[in-house]
Amino acid sequence: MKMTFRWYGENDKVTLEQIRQIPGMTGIVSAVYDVAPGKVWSVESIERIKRLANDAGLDFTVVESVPVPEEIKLGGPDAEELIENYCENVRRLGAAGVDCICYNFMPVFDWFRTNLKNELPEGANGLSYDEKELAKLDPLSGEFSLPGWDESYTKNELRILMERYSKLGEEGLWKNVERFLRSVIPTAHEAGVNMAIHPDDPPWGIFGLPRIITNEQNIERFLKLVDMPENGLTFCTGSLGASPDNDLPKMAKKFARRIHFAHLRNIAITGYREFHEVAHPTECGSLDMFAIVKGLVEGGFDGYVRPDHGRMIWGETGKGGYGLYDRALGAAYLYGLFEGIKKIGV
Ligand code: DNO
Repeated sequence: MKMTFRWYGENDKVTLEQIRQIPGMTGIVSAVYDVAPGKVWSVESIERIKRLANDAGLDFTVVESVPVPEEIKLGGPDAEELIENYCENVRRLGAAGVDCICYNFMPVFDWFRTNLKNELPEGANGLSYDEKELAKLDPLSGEFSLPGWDESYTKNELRILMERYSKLGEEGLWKNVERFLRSVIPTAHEAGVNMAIHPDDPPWGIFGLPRIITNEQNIERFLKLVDMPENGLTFCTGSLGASPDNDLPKMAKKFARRIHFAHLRNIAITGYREFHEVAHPTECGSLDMFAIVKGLVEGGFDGYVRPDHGRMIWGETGKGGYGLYDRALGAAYLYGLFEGIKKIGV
């Protein structure tokens, strides 16, 4: 297990020096943020992140994310060329020493929450999701702004995009992800890179858009599309765990060798499709973090780990879910879980 921390680049309020001081921390997870999805990242930009990280005593071997452009997911006329650009990014990152790339195949919206400042009893705040609130939102109104949301679309572009996805449906999306994997995975194999798809967050369709990386059965189907070790997962417990039907300790153990990256965090499920994010430890939420880490260790997991969304505590303000303090506490807690479970043996 290698403990890492997400860093949003030079504009991130959290500094590399701070990250370095978190016990057990080996590296950062980052990306080139000023290039549109579908474009090739410059070698200089990649090397710059690496140099900044290395100068601060940290590795840069995990990228989150190389975004997949909508036209690839939709199988549009430019898909072939865009897939080739994607492969070029994989090659360039591999050449720079990156060996794990996180990405997702969620249509239009990346991760989604209905509240970014949910007040928690301990005086902190965090992110939350409530399907009843979602029902009141109209993505075409142009009136909301959320993380993961590409705000560059005009209302009309967004309407067309949503219509195309509704025609495509889930099976169409499966077809397009397979086409993507058939080019990208062999390239990743040659470049020495593991690809790690991030599950859909939340793990069900929103606004009528199809979503497929949602449960054990679908993950199994996904891994078989191209059955090579480089075709792997980001095991995000907060995403998959939002559905009580997902047995996370079982899935952790079953998929362990294909899990290249684990996002480990807890959530509290409070109703049907209603949950909020909490501190990482088991007793703070609905997920058994001990059993999940035990499942990973038992299954032979040997990938990267990062704490995931934290609460805002101790007066910190900043990017929702990505402050320093609570994620640092999460990292220390997770580190302890791994150490304990490994030493006692499974
Ligand atoms: C949210 C993140 C996601 C993730 C992407 C991966 O906090 O986990 O935005 O980075 O879905 O492509």
